Amino acid sequence: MSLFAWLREIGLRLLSTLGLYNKKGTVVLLGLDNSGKSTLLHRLSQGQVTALQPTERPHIDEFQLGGVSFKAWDLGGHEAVRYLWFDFLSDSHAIVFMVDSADGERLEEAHWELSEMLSDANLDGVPVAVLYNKSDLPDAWPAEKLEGMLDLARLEARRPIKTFVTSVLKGEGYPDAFRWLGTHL
Ligand SMILES: Nc1nc2c(ncn2[C@@H]2O[C@H](COP(=O)(O)OP(=O)(O)O)[C@@H](O)[C@H]2O)c(=O)[nH]1
Ligand SMILES: [Mg+2]
Repeated sequence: MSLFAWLREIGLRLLSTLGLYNKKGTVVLLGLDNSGKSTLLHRLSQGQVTALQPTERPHIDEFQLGGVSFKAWDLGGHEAVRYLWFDFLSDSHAIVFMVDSADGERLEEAHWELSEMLSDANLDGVPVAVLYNKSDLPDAWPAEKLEGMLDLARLEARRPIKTFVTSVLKGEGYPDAFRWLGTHL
């Protein structure tokens, strides 16, 4: 098998694993910085996890797999560039919102960013997978507690929304989230 055919084979296998084979659309990964977005994108694009340097902000991580493009964007702290991500979101078909479930101190900020974003009527109907990431850490909050903190029940009326406990580090949980999003693409 040529290198190209081999890479294509790997890409197709990954797409099927994620339930995104033959799907088209843009999946946007959002969340506060340090929640694991770049690590997840890197894992999807390279099939492995490496320690990453914090990126300059604003910064867009992006890659394409079959008919699906993935883009990541850090929310929070940058009021001045807010208009940029509203623009950025306008062509998204699915949203992955990542939360560092071990960072209790920033949950309120994560909640604020999530509600603020989803108050935009342009995003009505766009499916949102909320990833409770870093579940491998001993001080990760349990899902029920995070659920209440993020007030997800209130956001459910205007879109399909579902939560997933994940550890990008261990490779757990996120394939389910993509499979679920794939059913809406
Ligand atoms: N323990 C643990 N650490 C993670 C996990 N996912 C990401 N990290 C670490 O969290 C830090 C921030 O990740 P990064 O992907 O840069 O977050 P981003 O700012 O949202 O892009 C990095 O040191 C990652 O190695 C996870 O599931 N478990
Ligand atoms: Mg990043």
